[in-house]
Amino acid sequence: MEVDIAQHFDCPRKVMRISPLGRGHINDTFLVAFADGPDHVLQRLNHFVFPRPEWVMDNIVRVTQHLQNKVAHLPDCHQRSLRVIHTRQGRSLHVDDKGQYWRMYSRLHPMQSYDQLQTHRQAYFVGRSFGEFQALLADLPHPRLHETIVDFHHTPRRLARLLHVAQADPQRRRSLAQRELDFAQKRQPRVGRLVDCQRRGEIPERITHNDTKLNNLMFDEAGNEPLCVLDLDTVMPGLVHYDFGDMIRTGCATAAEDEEDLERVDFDRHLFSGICQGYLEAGRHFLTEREVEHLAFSAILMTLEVGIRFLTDYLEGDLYFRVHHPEHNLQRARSQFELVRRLEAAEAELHDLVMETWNRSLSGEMERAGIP
Ligand code: GN1
Ligand code: MG
Repeated sequence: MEVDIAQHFDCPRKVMRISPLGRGHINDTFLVAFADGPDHVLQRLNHFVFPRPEWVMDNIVRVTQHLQNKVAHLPDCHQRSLRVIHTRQGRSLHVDDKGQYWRMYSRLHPMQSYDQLQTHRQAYFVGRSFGEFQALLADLPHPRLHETIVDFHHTPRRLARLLHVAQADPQRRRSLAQRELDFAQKRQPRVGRLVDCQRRGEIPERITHNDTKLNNLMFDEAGNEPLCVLDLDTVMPGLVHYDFGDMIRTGCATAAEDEEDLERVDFDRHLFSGICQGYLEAGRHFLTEREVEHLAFSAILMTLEVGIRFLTDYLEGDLYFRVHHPEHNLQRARSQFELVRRLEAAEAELHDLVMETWNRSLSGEMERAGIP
């Protein structure tokens, strides 16, 4: 089936092999090997998650072209940005006869990503890469990018939706998740902090990635140097906190997102400080003090938010995230809420660390010291 789909794109013609690729929870990704040319990546977009696939691709075409122009002077520029392959009719999407949406990228050559970081240096690069990504997109010409998922990081609305679904309890799973529901509800007074600051004009809208999961950053084959940011489906207007928070959630965690043994769930302060250094080093030319003041909090908020989303999906019957067993979304929510607990316990300390790093970056001390 995917073989026929591949033929619609402007790529080599003789498909040799198609194999599943990647670990994402949303789209279906395949590596396509051709007999008569280089490999390509074929993806089926999740139409339930992205109600307007053409908006997703409009954004991605603009963003990737902008990024390609910015890195064109680098010798390895082809490795540093995704490249959209259009259909033979010149479109960025192919719609098959079942109404499913497909797109193709050229394959980036051999690289690796991490599910867990080991060193402070890697953490520094993660922070710096996503910070540079925001900086590179800051001058994307108008018009404003489409909101591919409306209110994607509007945490108060995410929580309201959880409570609504819990009330209706369509799958009769609520009794199994009561403790987690209480955990989320107790945090209601805090979930509006970022959107309220934005509404009051204290922090600005920017172009952000919005899904800065650690494995969306590709490193070179040896795993030393970061090269390319992937998964651009949610690049759209947002707050820098959405990116920073999710980087901490996934980049500093000591256990997997769905870890069952909650004793193992924690975050690593050393990695936190690495991400923070890299991010503020890249961001010191554009971030405002007001934005920086909320960065430590954003790690808590983004972790709480994704836990709320997993829990909602569990109660709704696993419609959104791909699951590997019936309790998977509940298990993910539990693990994320445990991480929230750990981050909350260290909030003041993390805030001090962010502010101290910010002051060091402003003074030029970090730049003089170079890559840690
Ligand atoms: C999804 O596609 P993937 O796996 O990178 C989700 C993110 C969540 C993440 C949790 C469009 O990301 O928002 O943080 O799962 N993407 C979308 O692992 O909802
Ligand atoms: Mg994604």
